Amino acid sequence: MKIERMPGRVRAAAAAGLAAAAAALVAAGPVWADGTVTFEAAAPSSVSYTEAGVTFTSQGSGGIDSFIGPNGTKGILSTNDFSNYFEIRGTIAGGASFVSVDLGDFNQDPDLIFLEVFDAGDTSLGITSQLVASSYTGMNTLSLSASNISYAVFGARAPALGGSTAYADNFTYRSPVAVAAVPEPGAYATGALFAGTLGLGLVRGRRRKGGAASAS
Ligand SMILES: [Ca+2]
Ligand SMILES: [Ca+2]
Repeated sequence: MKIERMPGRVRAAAAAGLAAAAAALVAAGPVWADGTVTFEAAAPSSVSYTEAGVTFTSQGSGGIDSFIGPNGTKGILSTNDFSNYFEIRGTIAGGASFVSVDLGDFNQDPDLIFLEVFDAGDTSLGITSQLVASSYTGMNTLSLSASNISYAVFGARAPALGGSTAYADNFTYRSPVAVAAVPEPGAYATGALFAGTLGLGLVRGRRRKGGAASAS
């Protein structure tokens, strides 16, 4: 029987079976979710800031402040404590295999902008940095790929003046979806089989009633 000629409920069951089979095909490869944090919802000052599954905290005393950065949109700095800014940690709830962040400043001082990523055991998985001249106003993107990234630390180091004096924006990550929550391919096949059997059962039930049942 062609699916478009089936009664409504049977059609729905058959469609569910096809959807489950399609999902099984999709689930065969790696499943990824990407997130980008723009900080546009950040308060002027907060203890920490969470957006898109990432929580940002200061590596020093104080919290996270937001400002319009050199790219003209809202970005973050740590809270200034006695004329010192601190590096920022971004903890990714689902973990990640790739992280990038835009870092920069209005001229004033040279900044060694950096991004470093760690696993859950605080072991560094990689670091990248770039020296930005004191005459430069703007932001540059730093990125790193590594297995099992749990969190990133970023900001500016010497010769930056006053600590980590670089704005951060557009924190982006690629994170594996919680794989444990995805049923085994065999479960999808069972689901498709069940939906198909259910569909046949409904057809048989309708036939026993002489096919008089109306689709509801
Ligand atoms: Ca922004
Ligand atoms: Ca600076």
